[in-house]
Amino acid sequence: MYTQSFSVSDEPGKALKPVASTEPAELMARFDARIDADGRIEPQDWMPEAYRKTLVRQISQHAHSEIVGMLPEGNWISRAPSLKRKAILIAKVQDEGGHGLYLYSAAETLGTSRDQMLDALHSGKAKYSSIFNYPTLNWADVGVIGWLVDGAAIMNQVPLCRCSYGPYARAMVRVCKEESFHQRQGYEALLVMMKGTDEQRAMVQDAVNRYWWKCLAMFGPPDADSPNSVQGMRWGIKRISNDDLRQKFIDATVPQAKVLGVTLPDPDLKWNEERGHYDYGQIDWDEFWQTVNGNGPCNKERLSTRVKAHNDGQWVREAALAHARKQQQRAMKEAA
Ligand code: FAQ
Repeated sequence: MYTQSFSVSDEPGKALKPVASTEPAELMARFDARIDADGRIEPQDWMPEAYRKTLVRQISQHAHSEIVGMLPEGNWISRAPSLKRKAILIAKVQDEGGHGLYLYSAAETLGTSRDQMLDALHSGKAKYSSIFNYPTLNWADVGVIGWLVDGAAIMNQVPLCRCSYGPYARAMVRVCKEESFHQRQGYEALLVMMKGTDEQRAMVQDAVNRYWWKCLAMFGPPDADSPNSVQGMRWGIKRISNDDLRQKFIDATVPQAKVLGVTLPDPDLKWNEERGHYDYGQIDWDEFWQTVNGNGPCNKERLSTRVKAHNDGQWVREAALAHARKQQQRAMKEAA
């Protein structure tokens, strides 16, 4: 349904002029030239401080989203309706944990530490994707998260495979392949339910009704209210704007909803011949900001679960470090 070959401009932000900077002119000119040539910036390369900070912000938020994103679906592992669905769900949730680890590692190459990033998450200072602050009320929610949440994540992340920062771009290639599997398994689980009983079909429709608008908000505020977009596009971090990705997601999803046999809960959703896109209704941005700022239905629960998991895992980290120290000492003794 979504592919790695998603068409992305070869010339990120070329139309945008370099932003005025107080960084050393010669280094800045070399950096701008590399960005203009669609080259990659690697950890050992000089980069402006603002570029580094933007990447730490975006990559760490992304990593936090992956690991907090394990929680709504993780809640259903013990209640999956069959062994097959349980095995798929365990694999999926594990994949999300792996994505968090690649992303934390990519952010660490920018000089920030895992502890700093986790402190920011646990103290409520760091953001993570709004979508994971909503509850998963029935089994169909798990399918809808695969179909729509992973679907939206892929739409946003395929262009990031060509992000100007090498470690982030490379991490995204594998993440997107795994997210494609997640999206398909969710859609397939829903197709099976739609062929089942009236009650199962009603569960799917209920889940779609609750998740549709929240998924559209995942792409971030409208371009006009997105403070980070212009600079992110100029630097080739973001390749496609929030609104354009949202539109691509809607255009791709409407036909899938038809095949599935569900109604997307938007009376304004209509094909616009002139634009060649679907028109859609108003997203509730007040509700989005409430959730982003910590007041969504599950924010407190998600954070306290994460903090508890981190504290409970302290002994594992200590044991791993002690083992590594022992191995190092043994290797040094053997070498002596
Ligand atoms: N939720 O100026 P912009 C997944 C914040 S992974 C919360 O437009 P930007 C996998 C934004 O941070 C999903 N906050 O910002 C999975 C900024 O705040 P700041 C996560 C949001 O960075 C599936 C402020 O609003 N994906 O789902 C959201 O240019 C299933 C202004 O916004 C990524 O993180 C939001 N939805 O664009 C796991 C992808 N939207 O930092 C488990 C990488 C915006 O200035 C199960 N990230 N904000 O204080 C990105 O592409 C970008 O960071 C955007 C935001 C597009 C999210």
